[in-house]
Amino acid sequence: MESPNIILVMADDQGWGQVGYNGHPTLKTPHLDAMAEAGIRLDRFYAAGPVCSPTRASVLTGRTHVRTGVPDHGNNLCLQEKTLPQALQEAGYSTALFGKWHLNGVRGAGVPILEDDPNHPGKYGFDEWLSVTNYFDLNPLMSRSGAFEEFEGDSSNIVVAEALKFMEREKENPTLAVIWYGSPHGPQIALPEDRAGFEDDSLGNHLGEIVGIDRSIGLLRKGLRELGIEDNTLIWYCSDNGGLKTDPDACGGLRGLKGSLFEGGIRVPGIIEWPGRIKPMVTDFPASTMDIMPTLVDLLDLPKDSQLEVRDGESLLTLLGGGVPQRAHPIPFYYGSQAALIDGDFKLIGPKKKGEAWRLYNLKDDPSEGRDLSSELPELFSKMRAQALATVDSIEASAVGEDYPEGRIIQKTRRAQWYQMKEYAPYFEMFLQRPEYARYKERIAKSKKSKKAAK
Ligand SMILES: [Ca+2]
Repeated sequence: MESPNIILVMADDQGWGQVGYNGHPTLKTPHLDAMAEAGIRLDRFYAAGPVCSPTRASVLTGRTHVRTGVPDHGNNLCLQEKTLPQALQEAGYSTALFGKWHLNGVRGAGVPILEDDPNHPGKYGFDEWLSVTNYFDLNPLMSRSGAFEEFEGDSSNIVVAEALKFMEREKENPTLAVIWYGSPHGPQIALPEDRAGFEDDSLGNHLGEIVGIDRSIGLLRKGLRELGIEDNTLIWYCSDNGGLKTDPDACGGLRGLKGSLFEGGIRVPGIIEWPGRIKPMVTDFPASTMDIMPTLVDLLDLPKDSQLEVRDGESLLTLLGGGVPQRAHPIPFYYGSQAALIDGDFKLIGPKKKGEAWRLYNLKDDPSEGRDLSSELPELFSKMRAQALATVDSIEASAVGEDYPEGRIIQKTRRAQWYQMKEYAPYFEMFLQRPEYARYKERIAKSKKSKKAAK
């Protein structure tokens, strides 16, 4: 098999209901709908975390995020992890990231990543990167492997155009292009033509950003055809967490929002397209962002030690071949004070502490998680609760570094706001000239004052 190009695309805060094919009442996504029709449409695809950085960490490692040093948004991915881009580099791939990073431990509105950032994307296996620390919007200021570069236009278009240029430039090699959009995360400022047709302003800007994503998906698919590489390119599309309350239809009637382990917080649109290899299919097989790396390791027959133990994701190669795989283990979730396990149609959800109330739902009969079956199905409930508690223990052992050869975490964890970091101080004045950072004026002034006082 000729090694396929791989494109991993992720929206930022697009809920499960925010695609045309899941029946959104006003939003139209013709390009995502076409992609879903041409590929495998995963109707039960899960983000590993209910917020940003956690899910990103799971994509790059195939593990639950808490194991990797990323319990929450804004934490840095532990440098001792083994990543997907590193494994693909070893296999001869050219690798690049376009868009949001948010795995370097820097919080606040996205700023260009610095060349000497100890956790820039290059440290995790990306040959090149055009990126920002966090969310970004229209006319962004980005960092090309450390050099600042200004762009004009919709941010989703920009990152797709850059990914296509990279694939064209690197056409002698198989490529991994990771495209992580800044949309439809706040600030929500859509192009006028994208928000036209929505009556409400804030909803129009929010949904308009998804219209922008959808257009860029059209550009991506067209670009691959023009390069003549569409048959040998696998695109895996998803969102990093569930929907926001800005849009009452964001989660398509599922319970909960971004930040929750109920379905609305973690179930997201999921599509795999690979015209030369996979046949169209709609499936409710439960899969997650943790499965991306194991699937690709399996597909490309990469060395088994490309991935760190303990693993959470599983290979979906059978699914790519049109079959229905069996999961060896339930899908684990762990965020904040909540933990959950998904095993086929059943989901156990509860607080992580022993002795407190866990609940059991049948997602097939009760997709909005309203009817607790713990007393009706006591055996299944006890079995899943024991599994959940054992998983929590295992995740907590990983979180202190037990999976690494060193048995501990070497680099001090970072979770900082850029306006409090001395590395960014030389850029504060320049940032304040730009509309996307205007709201940081007071915070920058305050942090300067406290630094002076400390001297
Ligand atoms: Ca997000």
